[in-house]
Amino acid sequence: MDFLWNKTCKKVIEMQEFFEHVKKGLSKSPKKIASRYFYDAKGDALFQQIMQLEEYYLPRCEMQIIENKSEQIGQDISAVHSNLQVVELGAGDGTKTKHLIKQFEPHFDSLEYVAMDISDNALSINKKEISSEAEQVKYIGVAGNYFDTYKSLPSTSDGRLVLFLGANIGNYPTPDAIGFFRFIQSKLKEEDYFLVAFDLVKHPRKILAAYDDSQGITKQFNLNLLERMNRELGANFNIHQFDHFPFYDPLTGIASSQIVSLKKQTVEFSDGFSVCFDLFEAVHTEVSKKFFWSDIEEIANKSKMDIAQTYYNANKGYTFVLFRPQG
Ligand code: AVI
Repeated sequence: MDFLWNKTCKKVIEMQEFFEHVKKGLSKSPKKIASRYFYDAKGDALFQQIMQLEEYYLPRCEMQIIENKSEQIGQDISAVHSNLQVVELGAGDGTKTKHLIKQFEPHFDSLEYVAMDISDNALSINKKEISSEAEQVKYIGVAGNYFDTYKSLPSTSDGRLVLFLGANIGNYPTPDAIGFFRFIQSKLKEEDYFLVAFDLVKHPRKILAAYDDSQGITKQFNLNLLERMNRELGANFNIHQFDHFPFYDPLTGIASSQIVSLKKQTVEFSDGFSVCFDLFEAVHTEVSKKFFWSDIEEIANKSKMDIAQTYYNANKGYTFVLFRPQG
């Protein structure tokens, strides 16, 4: 009963926060809604489909590094620590990380894996995946926003490796990425590590195709934001009167997604809030930054981190960078 009540309260608070965000974002010029709101149940399912797309190359690059470099990463870290706590931020369902953890296992006397994710559902799959692959690893799942949950992470006398994979860092505008790195840096001990996956700049057409796939799954993913507002906030968006418009700027390395209104129209929400769209007015919904090396160095410098090691996929378009706090 308590569990159900807590779950319902959590859902109501999340919906209130979503509504506040939407009201603020759609009253701005230009209009803007943050990409974290893509991920309701339908958005999660569409993202899983995106991950299978030929054009969306990122998961294959990440898997190449996990398969071919985890051994090396484990070895590099075990030169400093024999007992390790691995904390994964935005851990997801663990289907990729289980391979990394499995290859780490022989290198440490003891290994603990702490999975942090906003989704209870993802965490329950994560636990099964990791436990089936690495039985000796002590498993802890923590549900919640990792800015909050990380603050309450129990301290450990073991070495700590924080993982932030999936190129998720690309969804932060650069000042926020620096702020996020500073936050992690402030929580790390001198001998701890932070391993981050970066999608590097590459041919602009390849990047654009990854966010404008031929089957239109990314379009559905983006427009699901409007459907979510209809479902949760009682809005009356007609999604056929909006289009998905991604573009990539090779000067900045930023792939950016927009939702464009195909007519002048007014959309109403159940509480009386309404918003007018001009013909071809756009709502900004996502940044997916592709990194130059200088960007990574800038983030490291500004957050007082050193780059300890780098691991690449086969075509060197994707990298895991191992950071340590500056002494
Ligand atoms: C989660 N994130 C790294 C994805 C990306 O590539 O920015 C989200 C995504 N958006 C559209 N396609 C995939």
